[in-house]
Amino acid sequence: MKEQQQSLLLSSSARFPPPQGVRLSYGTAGFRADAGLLQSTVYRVGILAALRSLKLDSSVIGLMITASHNKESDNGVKIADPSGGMLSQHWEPFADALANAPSPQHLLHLIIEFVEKENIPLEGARPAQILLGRDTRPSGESLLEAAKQGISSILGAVAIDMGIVTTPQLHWMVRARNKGVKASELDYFEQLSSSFRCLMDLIPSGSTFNEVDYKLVVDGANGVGGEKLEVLKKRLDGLAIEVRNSGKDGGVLNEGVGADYVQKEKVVPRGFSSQDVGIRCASLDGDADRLVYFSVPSESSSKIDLVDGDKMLSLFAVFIKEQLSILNKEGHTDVNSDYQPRLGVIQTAYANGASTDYLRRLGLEVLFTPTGVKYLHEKAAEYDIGIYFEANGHGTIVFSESFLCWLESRNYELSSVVKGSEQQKAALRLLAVSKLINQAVGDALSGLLLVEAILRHMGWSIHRWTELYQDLPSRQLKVKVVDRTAVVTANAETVAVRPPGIQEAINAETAKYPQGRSFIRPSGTEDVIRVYAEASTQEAADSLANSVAKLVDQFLGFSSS
Ligand code: 16G
Ligand code: MG
Repeated sequence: MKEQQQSLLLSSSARFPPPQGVRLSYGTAGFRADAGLLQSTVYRVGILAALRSLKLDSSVIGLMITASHNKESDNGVKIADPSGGMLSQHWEPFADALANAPSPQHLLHLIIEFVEKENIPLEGARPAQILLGRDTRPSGESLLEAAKQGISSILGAVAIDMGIVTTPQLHWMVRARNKGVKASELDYFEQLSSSFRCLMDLIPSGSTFNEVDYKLVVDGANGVGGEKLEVLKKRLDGLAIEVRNSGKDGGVLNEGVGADYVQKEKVVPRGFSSQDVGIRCASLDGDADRLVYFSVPSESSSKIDLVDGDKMLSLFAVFIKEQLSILNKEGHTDVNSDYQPRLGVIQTAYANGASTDYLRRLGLEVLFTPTGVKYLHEKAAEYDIGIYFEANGHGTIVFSESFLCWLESRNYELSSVVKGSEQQKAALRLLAVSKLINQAVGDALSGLLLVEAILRHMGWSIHRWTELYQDLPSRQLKVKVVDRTAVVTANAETVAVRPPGIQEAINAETAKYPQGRSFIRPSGTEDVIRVYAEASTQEAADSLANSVAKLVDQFLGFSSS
């Protein structure tokens, strides 16, 4: 590394000393902490983003400043790789080491070592390009400045500020830029609204929809998603969206609002009340990469009927499967129709057992990965059509390039032989879904439009959708322990292989409950062990979760040490 580059790194990093006594970790989805602790981390992630771009032939890399559903005073930072997906796991240890380097000299040493090991071309031979985005958190502005400083401490690196955007918008823009297609926010809105229109135009004429079902009320979590939906909805015909908690009416980000709150607490968010009984409602999280639906069943309580990620997955799977079977119907044309696309469905252990049974009964291949989008997305990408969702509402549909090519040519053939046939419409619908749904990462806005188009296509109310299957009662708890890394899991987090004996004890408890299922895992975002239990009644699920939490405390809690 040349002298000039070394002294640039030393002088700029001296302006961003790391916080004392805190160890930061890249975690499941980037660094997250109290915003006041993050200046140095974000500056260093800026350096990492520039190096990543140089390593990958100057591809565009994304850097997003957000702490998603966490409280407003927190913030965070994560990297999007050139595909629009998450940072390669292979670089996470370097991210951890960078964030925790105690001094400018240590930092420089780490960078020199890494640059050599990875063979990264420095000294401005090629430019590095980084797209920057942030959510609505007040701390975002100064953290963005820190990111810019980090980026400009690598010679020849250029930062392009996209302003306040949702996390999925930034991932989408990174992906689009690297594909060489239009990548502005306007292009994003244009792609979503035109593919939505296309799906709406292809709705079968007999499909019926009640007056009340035309309306959708969305809780924007007082974050960036509500703001963007206000813009997007102006481009949509045939759908009346009312946005509440858009952040303009004085509400606080994620406080008593948002997808995480609604999914975990199962009560109405602020701004919703008994007056909304029967109306289709949805909730976004703070950076709009999660979405859940709900309805208020009765005027007398604040409880909701939750429609979670599992049910969105089921809705998407039913629709895609139906379109594939129409497309592959024997008949009209057999040119190029022998391709059997592989459809896969990916869940985590948090998926309600009833959803997995339902999907398997549909004849679908259901696979499990550990928690965290990076694992689900990677697995989904092994299929021609991979549909993945976490129960918490993060998910999307991933289409393989080869399947999309085949679909384009199939559509072309069908349009010349049997234009306007059901088969051709099925091809067009699948193509529209591939454009509407964000291929880079789960996206509450694009997911919401796909749900709306499919419900309209099926003629289903939110109640009809809820009744696809009945969720098994479940309970989630968290337990503080001395050291959460003492729990090691296997089989997509369903089995605890360490500490020795704990899984046998969990099995013995679980066996006492009809339809009982329970697992434990260390959280990737909080210093706790999470406990999940489900069983045939709510009382049984609660009791199983409590017993397993006690086991965790016995094996690992403060009283055991
Ligand atoms: C992060 C993950 C989310 C996961 C959650 C689990 C991404 C983009 N986000 O928010 O998918 O469900 O962590 O948190 O990957 P936990 O490990 O604390 O339970
Ligand atoms: Mg989020």
